[in-house]
Amino acid sequence: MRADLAANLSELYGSEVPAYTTLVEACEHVNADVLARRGGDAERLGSIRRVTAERHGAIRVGTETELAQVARIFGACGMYPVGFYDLREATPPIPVVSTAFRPLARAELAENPFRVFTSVLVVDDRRFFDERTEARLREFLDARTLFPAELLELADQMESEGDLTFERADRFLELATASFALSDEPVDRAWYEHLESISSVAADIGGVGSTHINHLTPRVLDIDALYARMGDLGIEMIDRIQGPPQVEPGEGVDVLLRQTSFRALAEPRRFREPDGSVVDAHLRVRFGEVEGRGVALTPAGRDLYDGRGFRAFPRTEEELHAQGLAYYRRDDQGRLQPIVYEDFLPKSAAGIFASNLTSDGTADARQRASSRDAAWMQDALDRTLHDPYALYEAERAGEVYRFPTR
Ligand code: OOG
Ligand code: NI
Repeated sequence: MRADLAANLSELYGSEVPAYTTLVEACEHVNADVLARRGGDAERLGSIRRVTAERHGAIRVGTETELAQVARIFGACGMYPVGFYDLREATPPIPVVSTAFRPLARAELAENPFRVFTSVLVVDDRRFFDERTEARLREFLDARTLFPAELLELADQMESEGDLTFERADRFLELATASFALSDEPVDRAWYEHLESISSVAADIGGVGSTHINHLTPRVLDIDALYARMGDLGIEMIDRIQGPPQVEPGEGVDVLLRQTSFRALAEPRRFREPDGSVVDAHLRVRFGEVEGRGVALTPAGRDLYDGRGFRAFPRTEEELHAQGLAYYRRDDQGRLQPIVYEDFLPKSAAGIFASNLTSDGTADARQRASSRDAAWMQDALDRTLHDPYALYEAERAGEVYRFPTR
């Protein structure tokens, strides 16, 4: 189900954003080169089968109710919420908090690692929205339906009753994919522009009546080579690769996550003017992104990375392991096997958001922040929010991760 959903969404996004197809092809090219160059070593952080199919998506919703519905849809595909990210702390601040839906078990990740970074708008944060805007946002968001009841019922039947037939699966996939397509419903220009003056992301969420894939990201084995290749193909990338710096094989170890993107493209959208007329226009909201993944860091490794940066890191896997900075397992021959980082980086996410905003928006730091944390997220999701470190720790220890119940 998860592999099919990822493939369907990939086909949909490719039809909507043709540059995405160029990006996927460039990734396949680079991955084939790396495989030819490095042989079996190229697959230490995931088989070529896994990496070729690997995608992450990003979606944005407006309310706790919508978030809980998303959790049911992804739950039916074996994707569970992991981690809490507060993008309001980013520069510039973005009025959302986020989690990522993904498979938990190594075998499931190996089968298909599809993950979706999911953000929910914080409508009651006064640094962004005044009282009147909050009220209008709530009214607008409460009146819309992102996911048809039939889709949610199918999701529940498949997840909790394990009741999956080909017919149900096909219908589920059809409805789920359609829910994430860009709608051609006219957008209320005055309302959209009001939100956009505060935050482009708020406008993308609360200014339109439906949700959509914001971007879909393939994984590449050499992101520096990919970056150069996209430039050669005439696709303008953002000015840098987010995350740790480049390492040459033998001169250091790839850790965490490296990402880069191409700028949002102008897509045709229809607007409804204040006088009721509908006009064709363009919006630049959706973009293309690519990622390279390295070994997962322990909390100590992460503190070192966040505090002193990558330069402070030892250069070999043996040292990373011995100093307890990164997660490794030993295979039957006693060799170290890296545990790949399966999550996101708030700083890079912020960089990706920021590089694709039309403006920094307006946030007034003197106003009241509203409280959002992992506990809030778990309540909103109405299911367990998993701690990424608990998952990596269980895998290192060779234990079966015990799914915490609430
Ligand atoms: C999500 C941005 C974060 C990533 O890869 O870090 C993200 C968004 O733009 O909605 O996707
Ligand atoms: Ni992304």
